[in-house]
Amino acid sequence: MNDQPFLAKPYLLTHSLMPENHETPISFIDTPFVPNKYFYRRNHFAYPALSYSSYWLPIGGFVETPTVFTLKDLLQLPAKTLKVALECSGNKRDFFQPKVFGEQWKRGAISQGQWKGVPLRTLLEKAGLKEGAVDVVVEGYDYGPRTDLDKTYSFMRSLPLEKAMDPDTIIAYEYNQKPIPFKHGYPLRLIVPQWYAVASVKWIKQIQVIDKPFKGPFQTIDYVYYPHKDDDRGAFPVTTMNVNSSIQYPLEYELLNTGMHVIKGIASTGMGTISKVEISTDEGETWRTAEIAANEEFGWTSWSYNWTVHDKGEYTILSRATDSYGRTQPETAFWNRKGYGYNAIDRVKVKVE
Ligand SMILES: Nc1nc2c(c(=O)[nH]1)N[C@H]1C(S)=C(S)[C@@H](COP(=O)(O)O)O[C@H]1N2
Ligand SMILES: [Mo]
Repeated sequence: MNDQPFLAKPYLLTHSLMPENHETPISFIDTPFVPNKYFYRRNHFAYPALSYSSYWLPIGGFVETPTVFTLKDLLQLPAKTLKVALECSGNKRDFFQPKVFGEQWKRGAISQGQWKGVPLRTLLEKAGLKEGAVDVVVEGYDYGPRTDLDKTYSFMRSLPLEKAMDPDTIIAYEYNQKPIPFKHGYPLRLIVPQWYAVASVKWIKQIQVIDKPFKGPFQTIDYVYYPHKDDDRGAFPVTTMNVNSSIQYPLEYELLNTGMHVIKGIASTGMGTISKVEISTDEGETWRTAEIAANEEFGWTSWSYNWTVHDKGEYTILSRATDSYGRTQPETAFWNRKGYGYNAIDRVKVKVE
């Protein structure tokens, strides 16, 4: 994999090449089905080497009948197609104050498209869950060292039984009507709607059902909210996505003419749907409602607002989304040591001249 750097895409914003971590400038995304070339990439390890010809998916552990599925088996089972937004829990980490360590993502560690696959539930039912099953552990083919522990780890995450059995949690084999692109998990990827994308394990190697909560480092060390800088009091795991919105137009520090401008963006949530998006151009003195496109169950909602500006000067444009559970973006994001779940009201500064 030494040639990885040469595969970097010039239109993605690169944070690191080994492993490959890129985001997409949020203004590039103007379709609900984001093409592969604009799909952010978030990896903990080098890309895995897979042998596609002998690919099979074993399900074992706390089940009645340990079962191995071939790709062909999976393709023959009833499939589900879902439009799902995947947001990295580190999205917007760059905006935390005080700053936190980790990839300094701006707004672009988010993407969405159409995923087709078989509900994980179908496979678990075929293998037969044993009474007392607690967690379903999904392992990817990628592995490597960690900076904080001296062993080598695979990328592995578990879902509690309830989320694993949710009929919308799928083992996907298609993205936007094509086989999943290699860097996004080919041939099989778990897709967990409504949870931060860390749960959506790429390059699935095997699935194990266990009778106690899984303690792997990607859910007990990382992907945990630590409210305090110097100790672990009050820690809790990263799961459901927060309500959030991002301004796509205008760009930060853009120069604009006087007249009418269509402020555009996206909003998303891990609970229910987006019920409103409000815009302010006077530092939150007054808020006006943006037009929102059809409500999305698992995808993001596009919104727009016609802004007529006569007076020259500097303006800050704010966007604030609220979901159907009544959750609203806060003025200040909940600070946590590893910088997850940033969702403060979005702000973009412009100058009208
Ligand atoms: N096998 C595997 N799955 C993974 C990861 C990984 O490093 N390895 N990263 C997770 C994280 S943190 C995110 S945000 C998404 C990124 O998916 P993408 O690279 O397709 O955008 O995949 C998740 N699934
Ligand atoms: Mo992530």
